[in-house]
Parts: sequence; C-alpha cells; structure tokens
Amino acid sequence: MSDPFQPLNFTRLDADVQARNARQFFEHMQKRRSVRHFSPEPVSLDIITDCIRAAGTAPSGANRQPWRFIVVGDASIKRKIRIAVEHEERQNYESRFPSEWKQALAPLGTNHRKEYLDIAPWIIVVFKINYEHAGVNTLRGTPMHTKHYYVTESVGIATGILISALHHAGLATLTHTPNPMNFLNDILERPRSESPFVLLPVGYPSCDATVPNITRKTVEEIMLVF
Ligand code: IYR
Repeated sequence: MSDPFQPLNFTRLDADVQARNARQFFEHMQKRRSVRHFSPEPVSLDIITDCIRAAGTAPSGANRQPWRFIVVGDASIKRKIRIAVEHEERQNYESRFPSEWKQALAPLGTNHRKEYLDIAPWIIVVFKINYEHAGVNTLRGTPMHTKHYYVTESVGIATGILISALHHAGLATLTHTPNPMNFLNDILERPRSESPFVLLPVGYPSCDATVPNITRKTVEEIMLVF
C-alpha cells in the first residue's frame, strides 16, 4: 500500500518576488468586471477546459470535490436556458423581488432580458454535488450515499478560482444566479443529487460593452488586523 502521506512540494519565493506577485495579482484582479454585453466570437474549448482544471484545484470538505462544471456551447441548449431563465426573471422583476431589492439592483441596470445567454459562446453551469451514490444496501435494498461536507463553501471557492482563471485567460464572465434555477437540472440532465449553483456566460465583451460606474471597498474597509 502506498504511504498515506508524501513530502510537500512547496516553492519558497524570495521576499521581493513575493511582494511583486501579491501586488501584480491584486492589480490584475482589480481589472475584472462582471460583463453583461458579450460578443459571439468563438473561444477555444481547450482554454475553458484549462480554466475548469484550475477550478478543480480548489480545497473542499474532506476532499470530496463536490462540483460539476457543465459547459454549454450548443446554440439550441443555450436558447432553452435563456427562455427558462427569462421566464423566471420576468416574474422576479414583475412581482417576486421586493422594492428594496429592485432599488439595490437599479445601479446595475439589470432587467429580465438576458441576451448574453444566446450570444456568449459558452455558458458554464456550476452544480453542487450534494451526495454521491455508493451502491445499494445489500440487506435492505436501499440506495446508499457518500456524504459530502461544506458543499456550498467548497463550490463557492472553486467558482472563485474559475472566475479568476477565466479572467487570467483574457475572458469575460458574469456571475448569474437566476432564482429558482432547478430547471437547469432538466435541461442539462443532472440527477437530483446535484443542484445548480451558478451560471457563468463566458466569452469576449462586445466592442460597445458598458459596465456600471460602481466602486470596490478599500482594503481599510474590508480588513482588520489584530
Ligand atoms: N438574478 C437577477 C437579479 C440580480 C440579482 C442580484 I443580488 C444581482 O447582483 C444582479 C441581478 C438578474 O440577473 O437580473
């Protein structure tokens, strides 16, 4: 049997390289924006695949890796997703969102129309895997499940790495969470053990893309040191 532990492969950086890397990464991430206006220009699936490889390096509860990334490029499936999303979002904007929520969204200029779901070359739908099937109990004949831990946290971290990887690869994304979004299980043929977490249109921004004029909190506002 192989040793359950192995030496850590860790690269210790010089202090100046460390400082430069930290600053450069921040400056690069500071340029990321959520994009709602996409170009139909194609993007290689190999690039998307590498970004998903990066997402799959995320830490996860008990290393269960409870994520699934469904990559949709097929125009008819993207269209189905858009129709179902707009159906839900129309009800959200017309009657389900309380006025406080609508006020909070006003600076973003969003509404129920989601053209980007047709236009962006890829939609990545991230699913949480809540449990895994592990055969059938031989005595009772009931299905057995492998439990997953900290699923939301794990999938949230993986999604953060995915968004960073896509940005690093020069691509634009939007973090979109239509609500409810269980229809994605039907369209994408996912079992009940999986639930949709987030939908990310991916591609290049259109040449006339605009973004809301909003700011990020400063580090003084988000960090406390003891
Ligand atoms: N899902 C809706 C509404 C929406 C909600 C939040 I919170 C946002 O930050 C942005 C939009 C939509 O996509 O329009």
